[in-house]
Amino acid sequence: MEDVELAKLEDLPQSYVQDLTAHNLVPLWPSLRGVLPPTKPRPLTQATAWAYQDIRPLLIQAGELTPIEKAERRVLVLANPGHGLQKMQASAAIYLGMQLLLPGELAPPHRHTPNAVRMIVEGEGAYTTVQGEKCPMSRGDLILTPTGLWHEHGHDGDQPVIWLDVLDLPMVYYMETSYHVNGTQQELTPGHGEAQYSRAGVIPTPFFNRSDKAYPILRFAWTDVKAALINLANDAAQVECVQVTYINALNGHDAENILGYYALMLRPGQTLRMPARSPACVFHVIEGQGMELKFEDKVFVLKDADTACVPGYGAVTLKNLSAEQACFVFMTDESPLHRKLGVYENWG
Ligand code: GTQ
Repeated sequence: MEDVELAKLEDLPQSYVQDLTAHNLVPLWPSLRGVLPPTKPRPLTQATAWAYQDIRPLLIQAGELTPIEKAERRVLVLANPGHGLQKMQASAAIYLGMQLLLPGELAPPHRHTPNAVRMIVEGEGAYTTVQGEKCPMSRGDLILTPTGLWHEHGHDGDQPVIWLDVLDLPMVYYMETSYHVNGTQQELTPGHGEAQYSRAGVIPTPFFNRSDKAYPILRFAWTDVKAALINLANDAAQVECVQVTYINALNGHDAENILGYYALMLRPGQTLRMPARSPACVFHVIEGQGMELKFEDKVFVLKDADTACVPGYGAVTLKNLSAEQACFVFMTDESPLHRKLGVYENWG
């Protein structure tokens, strides 16, 4: 059945509307179709791409303009114009930023309620210390800073280091639960989760030596993740979507509570159609000769270190533009959040 057109605010006497306002009351019917649109949501999130070659010089300039002491985190935010740039959102729940750390700089210790991860884009010698564990940064590594864990970034190398920050900040801020606490420089504690949980099929035995940390692995080395993708592609030739999920090795759940993190390998020349699902999704090229991303009537070509964001409820088609080399892509989406809230949908 077609929706009937509902009465507008202007259809009511002005004095009546003023009386409502005076009592903090609002009539639903003029806004009903806005908050419950017919057949599918109307996302503010627009399919948007950011080229690394545009971001990099501006980020290096930020390094000259603003000292780390005056920035704490020297970040240019990848803002979706559909939400308004000042909202600093890539999607309803996803925040993206490119962060620059120069040799010798320290981004001071703090912890906060939003969950974060860092996907390293460029440079060697920097590290994030997360709750006492020093996590070195190299291209393609994923470092977790889950909710509430102390973290600081340092740099012992001699070239700029740049990484992509992904946070669930828009969601946590919307819930009025976002805040931070500053700390003092962390004491390093022995042990590396990625070493203790280095094989997917075997983990430290409970009660004897299993870590009591809620987040056992804080750093996923790109060399390991890439090897897992190549093994999957070789062993499962019939598998179309060569994708792995970053998980919590203790319980098999997503690595963090709100956003999901994945790595995808497109075989040489492969075209992959991804189903229309409710969560918005982010794509970031780790390694390859270029990838085409199609979303509805938009087409983007993403090169190394480029990033794109698409809203939910639409199909995405990815195409590896190289016939000789694989293309490796880091992805983030809102699936864990949608599943927990019970609004997750896959429309195929
Ligand atoms: O590195 O801790 O892009 O706290 C935004 C907020 C990075 C960080 C961001 C943060 C950080």
